[in-house]
Amino acid sequence: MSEREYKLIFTGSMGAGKTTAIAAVSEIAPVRTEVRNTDLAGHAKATTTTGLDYGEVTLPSGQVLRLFGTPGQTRFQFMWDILGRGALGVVVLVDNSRPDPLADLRDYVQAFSGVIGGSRAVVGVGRCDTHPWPTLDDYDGALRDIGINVPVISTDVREREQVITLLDILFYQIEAAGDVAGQALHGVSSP
Ligand SMILES: Nc1nc2c(ncn2[C@@H]2O[C@H](COP(=O)(O)OP(=O)(O)OP(=O)(O)O)[C@@H](O)[C@H]2O)c(=O)[nH]1
Ligand SMILES: [Mg+2]
Repeated sequence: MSEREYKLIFTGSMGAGKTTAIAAVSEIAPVRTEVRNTDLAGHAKATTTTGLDYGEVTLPSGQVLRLFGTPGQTRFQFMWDILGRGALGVVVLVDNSRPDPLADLRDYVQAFSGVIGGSRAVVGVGRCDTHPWPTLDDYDGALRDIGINVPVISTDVREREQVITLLDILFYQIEAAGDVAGQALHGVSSP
């Protein structure tokens, strides 16, 4: 029997911080597929992901947890299904400064609904300090409306500890969903 693969997905809109989050926690130099950003209407940053991000974290068992980041732009949507296959759960990142972050949330949660299965996800909302609306309660309500029951927290993906917190919450969600893999995941926060 082949060994179980431990794989998580980071998804969310352009500029939400998927590449940044994986770089913040990966123990290897992250694999990136960045190109110069020509979609300045989508986000004013210099580069954007066109294929995937990849990083690794060692689990307490010594096994490798693989972190895959999706491109945010919908023109690369064909990559989302490829990357989502076999994933245990999803970190959905949202940028609260975007024009309609609740619509972004719905789009990415629905795109990964097969992996999420109602609960195997965590939502990290960025830039809440400068953009306090919508509130975390608004996010909870939007998720309830589409039948998804997952935690929503405010996150700065530039801070490693905050990304580790997102992962820990996701591990609990995976465990609570009855997947024994969830137990194997806890403890990555130890140095
Ligand atoms: N000021 C501020 N900047 C942030 C915050 N969170 C993330 N950023 C910045 O936002 C940018 C996010 O860029 P990426 O990590 O490339 O975003 P991405 O989700 O990978 O984007 P695509 O690959 O284009 O879909 C980085 O420059 C981060 O430093 C925040 O809370 N405040
Ligand atoms: Mg990226």
